[in-house]
Parts: sequence; structure tokens; C-alpha cells
Amino acid sequence: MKILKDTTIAVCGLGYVGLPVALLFAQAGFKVFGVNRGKEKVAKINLGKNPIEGKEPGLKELIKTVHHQGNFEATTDPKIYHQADVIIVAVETPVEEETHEPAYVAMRSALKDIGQNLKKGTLVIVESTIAPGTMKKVVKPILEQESGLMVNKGFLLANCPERLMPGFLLENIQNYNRVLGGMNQKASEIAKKLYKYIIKSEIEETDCLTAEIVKSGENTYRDVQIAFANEMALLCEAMGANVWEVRRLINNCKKRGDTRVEALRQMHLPGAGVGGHCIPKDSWLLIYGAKDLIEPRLIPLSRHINDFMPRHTFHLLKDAFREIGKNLEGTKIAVLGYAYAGNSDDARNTPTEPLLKMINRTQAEVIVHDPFIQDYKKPLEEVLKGTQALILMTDHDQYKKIDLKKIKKLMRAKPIIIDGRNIFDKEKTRKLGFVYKGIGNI
Ligand code: SAJ
Repeated sequence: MKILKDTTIAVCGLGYVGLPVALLFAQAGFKVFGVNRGKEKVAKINLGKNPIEGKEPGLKELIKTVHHQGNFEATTDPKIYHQADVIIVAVETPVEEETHEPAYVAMRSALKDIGQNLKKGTLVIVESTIAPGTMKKVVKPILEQESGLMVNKGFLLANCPERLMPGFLLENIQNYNRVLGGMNQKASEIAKKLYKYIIKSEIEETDCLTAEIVKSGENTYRDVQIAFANEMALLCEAMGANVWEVRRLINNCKKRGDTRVEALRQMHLPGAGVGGHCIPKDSWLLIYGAKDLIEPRLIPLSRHINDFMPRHTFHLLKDAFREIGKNLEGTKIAVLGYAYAGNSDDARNTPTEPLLKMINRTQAEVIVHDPFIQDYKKPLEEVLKGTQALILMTDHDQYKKIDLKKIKKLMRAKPIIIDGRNIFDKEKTRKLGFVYKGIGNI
């Protein structure tokens, strides 16, 4: 199959990954179908409306442009796959809560739909983050079994992991280098030709296993880095130091005049927890690829340190209440930020959820605020009124503009601030009469 503009593309899954990808290929001139389970979302997209809230520069406009072009259609009908020359799979790949094993329900269902409607010669590309070995042990067998076609003969297969983050979806797709793992050379060549229509940066060809390890590994690297920062925060609290000053000085370890390299050290940000659609799960996907082969220690331990941070935030809250000689029961506590990252509406695996569970066990009244999430959009002043404590969980820009003098009047005497993202200045806050405890700076 030559990759020309008359190539029809189907994108399976119209979420944070699939929708921008589909729109960019449509903008490039391809006929594109987007297949998604939810009828409501499909209808909204077909009206040219953006289903993703939160700040996504350019997405709203791109949906409108493509809607007017008329070469993109969303549907719930998997039969459309039979019209596609290329099928891109962008469905979620969470891990089981207890076992941390991949929960491929959405992936298996998508592959079954695709296999049952697969046209001979189609190129299937998996963009979802998957455990190493999944292309060979899950994707290939399901597609072969459901279609009756053999990979490399009846259809082509590749893995091109997404490198996206909410808030920068369109920018990242076009400008981040991509790793492309082809099940054979022909799949790589065709996939590379296709992606060059929407990716301006490098596309590095490799094999499927390497591509799977790179993607889950790069996010594991970040998770381990964050765990180091979090453990440094706990150490600084214990020793009475300010981890933010420590981090600043570590990261400023530069040689005079040496502009060649980035700073020698890049200590990440300590915080109230690690959420999101990829970082909390990709370490487990990576480890799963080597299941029964090796028992990694650093990576699971990093996951446990990061998952401990919401509990540590709760401990700081209890310490603050002890300081003012009050119990949590019967008091009102405001939690600022439900999304897992600043200026996003994405709440997947949010660290705020475990924190709320712990507070709810104390019979304190808790009220959540988040400017990007429908259920929590109440005016901030209303949320803070009569509260004894506020816990800052997400670094939304709005919270950086909070007038502490003003909110002090809204809160009860001896108001408490637990700063999960180093938004406030400890000294200034304390001078205003708040009891302040920040992660790594108490
Ligand atoms: N977090 C910290 N400390 C840090 C960085 C993040 O506690 O130093 C927390 C955040 O608050 C959030 C979670 O970790 O709860 C994840 O944040 P993130 O910045 O890693 O954002 P994600 O989940 O969108 O991660 C994506 C990933 N990109 C891809 O998978 C392509 C990740 O590899 C990127 O490094 C990251 O975006 C990014 O650079 O923003």
C-alpha cells in the first residue's frame, strides 16, 4: 500500500491521544474515521465540538477546521475498520489496582473489533503504552485469530508509542521525537511515511520489543526521579531543612561558562503525589514484561514512595491540627485541586482521591475545589468559607494568585495551610497567622 492522501485511516479510541492524532491526519488531507464507544462523545465531535476540557491550545480550532473540511467522521460502528488502509489503536491500558498487572480489557476488545473487520493489507499501529512483549503475545495473536490473516503477509503491524501530556497534546504529537517499532521492515517504512505527514521531529525506527521498553521505560525513569525528590523531601522535613532550597542549589550545580550541557543535576519536584494516565502505571507495565524472569527492586519501591505522598500530606494535616490543639472531627477542610496536574481537567489516578478517602474516615467535612472539573467549580471564596484548613493538591495557575489576607478572613481562627505543591511562601504565610506545612518544608 502506498501512503497517499487517498489512504483511509481509522483511529480506535478518541481520547487524549486518539482524537488529536485523528484530527491532525484529517487536517493533512486523509479521510479519517474515529471509532469510539461513547455515543455522546461521538455526537459531540461530529458537531465540531471539543470533548476535552482543560487548556489544550489549538484543539478547539482544529476540530472546527476539520469539521468544515468534512473528511473526518466519528462513529461507534467497528465495521468502519473494513474501509481503513491504516488503523491506529489509542485505547487506555491501565493496570489492576491490586496486582499491578496490565488490564487490557479495552485493548482486547478493540483488537477483536479490528480483527473481525480487518481488510487484507491493512497496517495496524498501536500507540497505546503497553508492557514489553504485548505486541507479540497479545496484539498479533488476537488480530490473526479474529481476522484469519497472518501478520506480515495478510496485514502489517507496528508499535509507535504516544509521547503526549495533557495541556500540550497537539504540540507534543508534532514536535516530540517518536520511536517506531515495526513487526517487519515494510510496516516500519509505511508507518514512517504516514507519520511524516503530522510529525515534524525525528521518527526513530527499531523493533517492537525495544519500542515497548522505551515507552514504559521513559516514564519509569520519571517516576524514579520523582520518588528521589519525594524521599529528599521526607529527609529534609526530618532534618528541618527546606527541600526547595536544597533542590535549587543541587540543580544549580553548573560549571562557569560551560553552556554545552544542561545542569549536571535535575532533581525533580517533590509533591503531594503522582497521578495521571501514564506515570503511575507505566512502571508496572515495564516490570510486567519481565514477569517471572527478574524481581526489580528500585522501580517498585519508587512507586511505593510516590504512592505514600498523599498519606504523608494527610500526616502533615494531622500534625497541624495537633499544633492548634484541635481534632479534625467537626471541622471543615478545603482540598484545592482534583486534577492530577496543573491547568488540566484530567483526574485519572489523581493523588487527591486517596487523600479524600483518609480525610473522610475522620468525620471531618471536606469540600473539594477545582476550576477545571465540573463537580468542583464552585467559587473558591465560597469553598473556603468557614474552613479550618486548606490542602493544596494541584498547581493550577488560579491557586498561585490566591490573596492570603483575603482568604484568612474567610477561614476559621488559626487557619491551616498544607502546601502539596510549594505554591505558597512559608515565611509570608506564617507572618499572616497561618499554620503552614509544606511537603519538604515544615
Ligand atoms: N509530578 C511530581 N513531580 C515532578 C513531576 C511530576 O510530583 O517532578 C507529578 C505531577 O504532579 C503529576 C504526576 O507526577 O501528578 C505526573 O505528572 P507529569 O508531569 O509526568 O505529567 P504526565 O503524567 O502527563 O506525564 C507526561 C509523560 N509524557 C508521556 O508519556 C509522553 C511524561 O513522560 C512527561 O515527562 C511528562 O508528561 C511531562 O514532561 O510533562
